[in-house]
Amino acid sequence: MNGKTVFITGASAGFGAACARMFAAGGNRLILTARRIDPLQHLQEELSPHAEIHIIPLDVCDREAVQGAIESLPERFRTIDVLLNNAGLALGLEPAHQVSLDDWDTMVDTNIKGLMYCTRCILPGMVERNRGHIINISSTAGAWPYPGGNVYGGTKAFVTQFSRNLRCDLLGTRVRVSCIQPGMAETEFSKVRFKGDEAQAANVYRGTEPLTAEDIAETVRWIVSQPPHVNINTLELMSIDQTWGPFAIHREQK
Ligand code: NDP
Ligand code: 8X3
Repeated sequence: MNGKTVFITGASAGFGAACARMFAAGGNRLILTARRIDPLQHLQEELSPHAEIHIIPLDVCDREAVQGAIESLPERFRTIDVLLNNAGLALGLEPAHQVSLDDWDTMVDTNIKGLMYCTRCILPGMVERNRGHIINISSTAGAWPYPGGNVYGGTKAFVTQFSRNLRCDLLGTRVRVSCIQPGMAETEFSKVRFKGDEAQAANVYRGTEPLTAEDIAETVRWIVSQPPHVNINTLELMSIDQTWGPFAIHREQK
């Protein structure tokens, strides 16, 4: 796996930054995008000795900005081989009847619509060249319900099913689509979910050995490294310290 042009959304932190390091070490050419430019610039400085890096400040919710960014890529970065649809977030853990509707909007706009925009803009080139790989970051939350997962889990279920439906549309091409469903991983994710409350965020991982961003990067590396005729459809992974719970049952107190 080298010499590929890789477009990563949400490269300023967590899984996206770890994947950028992994792809750079493999000798690939990277387009790194996120809203925050400072971390992207630091990553560019860190990785430039090993790989060609192009950074773009980009909010994936902004459809025109996504289109514009992709249309105005420098010539050397135009032939995208791998799209890592990673940008995303959870906001809040309140039950559905108490949650902020703005938070629901933001999750839908980012996790669903942002991923749609990037896919729709980059996919035609892949189909035309008859090669490419889209890797979508879903979540265990898209497969398994939990209290407070309401819209976040719904957006990730969209990502999983959208990935499968893309495969149907792409049958007969050599464009691959893979979907990764990680469980609890320690990144900035919980800090974002709990709006900067570091103690609440740290509590999520307390006493456990969660997945790391590097574990996800290694999973992405493995998926991309498969022979071209092998398509990894869906891959779910969890920390050894996480598993499913029993059904919850409400009982009247008599
Ligand atoms: P982080 O919060 O560490 O990173 C999220 C990244 O997404 C940041 O780079 C952030 O960049 C970017 N991002 C958020 N909103 C936007 C936006 N509107 N436009 C562009 N970029 C955006 O979290 P993770 O690395 O953990 O999360 C990455 C993905 O993995 C997400 O889709 C998340 O849902 C998913 N996931 C996370 C798990 C976990 O437990 N950590 C488990 C399963 C899935 P910036 O703020 O600079 O825009
Ligand atoms: C992130 C994992 O369990 O916090 O997608 O929803 S979880």
